[in-house]
Amino acid sequence: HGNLILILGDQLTPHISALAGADRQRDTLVMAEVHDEASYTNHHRKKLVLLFSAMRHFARALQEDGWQVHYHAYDPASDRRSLEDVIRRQLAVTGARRVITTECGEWRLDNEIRQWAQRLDVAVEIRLDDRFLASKEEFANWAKGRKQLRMEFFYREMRRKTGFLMTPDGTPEGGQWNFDADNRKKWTGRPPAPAPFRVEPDAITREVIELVNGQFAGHFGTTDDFHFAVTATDARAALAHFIDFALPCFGDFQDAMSETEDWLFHSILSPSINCGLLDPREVCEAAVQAWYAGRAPLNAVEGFVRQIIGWREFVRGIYWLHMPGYAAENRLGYNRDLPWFYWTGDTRMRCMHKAIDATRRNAYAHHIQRLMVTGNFALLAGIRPEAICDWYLAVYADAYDWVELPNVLGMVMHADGGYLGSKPYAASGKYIQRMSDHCANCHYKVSHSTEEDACPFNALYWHFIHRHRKQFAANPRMTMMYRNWDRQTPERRQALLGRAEDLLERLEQL
Ligand code: FAD
Ligand code: DLZ
Repeated sequence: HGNLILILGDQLTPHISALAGADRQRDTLVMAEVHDEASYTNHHRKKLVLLFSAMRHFARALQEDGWQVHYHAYDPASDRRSLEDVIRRQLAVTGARRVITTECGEWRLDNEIRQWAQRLDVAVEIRLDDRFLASKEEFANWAKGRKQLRMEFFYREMRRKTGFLMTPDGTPEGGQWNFDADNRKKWTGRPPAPAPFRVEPDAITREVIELVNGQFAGHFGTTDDFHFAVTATDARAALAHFIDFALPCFGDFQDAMSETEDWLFHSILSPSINCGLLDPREVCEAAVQAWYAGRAPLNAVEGFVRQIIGWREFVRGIYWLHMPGYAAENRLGYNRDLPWFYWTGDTRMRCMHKAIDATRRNAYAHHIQRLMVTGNFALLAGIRPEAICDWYLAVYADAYDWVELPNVLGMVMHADGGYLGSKPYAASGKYIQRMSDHCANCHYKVSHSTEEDACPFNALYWHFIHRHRKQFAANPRMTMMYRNWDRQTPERRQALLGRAEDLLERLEQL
């Protein structure tokens, strides 16, 4: 008998390790759209369309390449509701005695798969996912003995390891590791932002859109205007589009937000990278080549490469180092419910409305919206980490537990005690005003703090600073904030705290 080779929905990579040494004649590849994976969170409908359509295209390409593929298409009436059900059936059908797969990205499912040997009485071989630059073991070795982990130092290791933007004598190109100081410009419409790369849905995608709208009608978001790449070929075209049109300005406007442009100069490649259509090394290589060819400046290319070989690998390392305990962390002791407007966008706070509405339409919001708008608000309002994590896991096409959880629980909510980030990303309305044109169109006044029409971020920010004095006053990166707070008159401080308490009482109405 041949083996069963399981390929998960985010393993759509021809060189995935599970396929190494496989036999086209004897082995059966298994891919399955199943209820349990499609329903463990309120996945955005565009995320479901992306995964199901990309899986179907990938299975077809494998078949055309001579592989035997058992493809379980989503069927609400099927008695196979989980990947385990599908594997159990295929073991019986084929008589296979061994299941081979590549390690799964989410602790939840990884934990289940590791029980299959016993539960299904079969040999289960789990191979390393070599699409990541650093293995779990390599990251654990790097982290060993360090009290606090800093992305910047890990990133330098990855630069040395890959040779990206390194001179032959081992120094960073441009004489600096990091050019972030150049990357904080507000965008005022010039140069115009490029239209995002679009693929019109083909027959497979159109069928999946119908399926998702029929079977997942209660799920968040809309399938309208679905235009993500669903094949490796399309994803490569999207990469080329980004390099040509957006990368040159990626650095300058990385932190900008806009009333009119959803995508600005971002790559929108995370949905493709995370499900395996694009290899992260290939993406970085293309960006680096653009710099050598003089087609993009170093601050843009370095910043972009850092997000992928630095942040992306760093958060994955932390996830596997600390799961499953990490998911339960709540060091700031937060327990407020997520306001309902996170699901509707129905709030008078313009920046929140814009970020949530884009999320609903696109299954996408760029980094600074996730971090400094919807994330910042959840931090200031003291939302229960589990609730805000589940929201982020559901609403973005690129969301998987391994990357979402450290970003939300660690970076945004500071619920891990500052293990991932050295200082909380808390900010008042002033920051949002500096980086966007939202405030001019807002119901609330960003220049007011205590009045009825004052921007809620302002008083909530000072409330946050005040309520966490014990945790943060000794942090050198926060000293200035405490000095500013202490400089205010007692009356002013009372008024700010009073206003914040009032806002916290009626979050749903903001
Ligand atoms: P670009 O701005 O073009 O960046 C290029 C690439 O760098 C991205 O495609 C991505 O692969 C990588 N990258 C950038 N920042 C990060 C980061 N902090 N962590 C990991 N990779 C990064 N990213 C996800 O892929 N999935 C998530 O579920 C996710 N959840 C997030 C939640 C919060 C609260 C925050 C603050 C960030 C989250 N990110 C997540 C990181 C980042 O916001 C997205 O990767 C990015 O917005 C994707 O859009 P893009 O491809 O246009 O990115
Ligand atoms: C996210 C997702 C969804 C929505 N559906 C499926 C599916 O039907 N079949 C599948 O194999 N994978 C799916 N996935 C991805 C997994 O839930 C999981 O997030 C990743 O495999 C983790 O590595």
